[in-house]
Amino acid sequence: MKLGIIGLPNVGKSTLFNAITNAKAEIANYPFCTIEPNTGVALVPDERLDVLDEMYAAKKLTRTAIEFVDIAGLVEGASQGKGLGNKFLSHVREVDAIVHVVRCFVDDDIIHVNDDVCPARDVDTINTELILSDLDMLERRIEKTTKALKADAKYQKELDFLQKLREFLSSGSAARSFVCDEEQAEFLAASNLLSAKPVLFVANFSEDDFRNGIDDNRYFEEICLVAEAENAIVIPTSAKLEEEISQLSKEEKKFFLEDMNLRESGLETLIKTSYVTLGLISFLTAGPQEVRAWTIKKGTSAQSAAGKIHSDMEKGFIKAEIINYSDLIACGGMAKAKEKGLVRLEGKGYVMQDGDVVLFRFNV
Ligand SMILES: Nc1nc2c(ncn2[C@@H]2O[C@H](COP(=O)(O)OP(=O)(O)O)[C@@H](O)[C@H]2O)c(=O)[nH]1
Ligand SMILES: [Mg+2]
Repeated sequence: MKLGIIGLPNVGKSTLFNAITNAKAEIANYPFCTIEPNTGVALVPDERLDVLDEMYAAKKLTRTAIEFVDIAGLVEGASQGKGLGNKFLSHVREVDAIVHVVRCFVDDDIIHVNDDVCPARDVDTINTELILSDLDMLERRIEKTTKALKADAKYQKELDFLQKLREFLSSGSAARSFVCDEEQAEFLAASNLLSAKPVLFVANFSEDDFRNGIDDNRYFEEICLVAEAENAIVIPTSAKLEEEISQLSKEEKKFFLEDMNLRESGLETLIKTSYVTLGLISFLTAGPQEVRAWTIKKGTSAQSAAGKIHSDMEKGFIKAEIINYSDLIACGGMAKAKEKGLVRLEGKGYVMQDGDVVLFRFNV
């Protein structure tokens, strides 16, 4: 699972990426600094693991992770090959979801490709390029499907869908907002259109604005309106501040966040929200050897979930012993939970829930 960080040049993408992954993407006040995409791995924060770790006095704690790709800035005309146009777009095509960074900080020393700070216009610039690129692709697909239809009538539905979608995109809307029936949803999923990918917005504020609170900030209001229209979430942050926080020790960080009246850093919120945007959940395994989180797609069955741990567990699946984390904690431990009959035996078709603490029974 990969998230691509996109946005105009100089909006703070690489700064955010560095904060997320603590990696060293090149940062400079230069629009095309990040030419090759940088990929980094971020651990998914999950306090439940820390609690379980303590409960079991486990030898090892293993978090789960997601991948972030720092994609170089898109510019107007990218779909026509401007800037590093097509290259950028092909990087976007490879990710599962998009983190769209929008500049909400004013700094005359840092070039803004569109001259001034204006979140709505900037988002529109990027969206337009994604949509234009999608329209190009749709055009080619419509041509192909029209030919295929001559040989086989089964392509009629697909062609109708593609034409409807073309009309929709031509009006400036992103494919993700297209209202689909089940069959159309399958066509759409297979299309791999850029504007169909799930998106979340990161509003990047100056350190001062962020510290002082951005509730009345006009840029924040502006980006929230844009996001609302796309049914997307906005995460306010200050990439620069996050980068500083990411270099602190655990204790320093806690102190720092308390000082700012924050429960967690914007980054932690971002990683967690990204996880949800990707449609991912975690199940947990816990014992004295290891406490661990495992990533699965929402809707995964117990048997497939077992396969995440080991293919033998999936093949030889018998039952899953499951208790949800919150029930386990409410009971104060596994022994009490069993006594109360709260540990359930579930079969292979059980749909896993976020926070399920699981022990798989299997045959080899
Ligand atoms: N004043 C200010 N500068 C920032 C902020 N975030 C990033 N920058 C600066 O903007 C420039 C471009 O940042 P970078 O992360 O490389 O942008 P990218 O082109 O989107 O990857 C760098 O000089 C950063 O230090 C911010 O929140 N406030
Ligand atoms: Mg960059």
